Amino acid sequence: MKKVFIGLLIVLIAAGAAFYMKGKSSGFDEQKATDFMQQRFDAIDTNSDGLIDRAEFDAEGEAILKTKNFTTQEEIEQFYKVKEQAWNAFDADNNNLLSFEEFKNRLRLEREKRLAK
Ligand SMILES: [Ca+2]
Ligand SMILES: [Ca+2]
Repeated sequence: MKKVFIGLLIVLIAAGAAFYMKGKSSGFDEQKATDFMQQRFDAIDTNSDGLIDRAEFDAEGEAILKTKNFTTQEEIEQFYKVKEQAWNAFDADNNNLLSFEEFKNRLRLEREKRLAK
């Protein structure tokens, strides 16, 4: 069951992260990846104040949830649990807001972890 959520952050950043996580494969471009993350960040930051607040993060979570074909209550509960963990993982300074730096740094960290495997 937990396997559904390989890489807890991927769930939340979907396409942008998948691109970024590709890592060492040929054609990986650091600048392009950063631009892509910026786009993802801006898309989630719906009021464009340069920070992702909890409501914006939750809205993104709901949008992602809709794209998953979860059929059981357990899967849905697991999704929310992972979403909570992801929020805490992103919000490094615990101020209940995500800056682009936090967003980017966390993705970078996750990518390095994956590449180290
Ligand atoms: Ca915002
Ligand atoms: Ca923060």
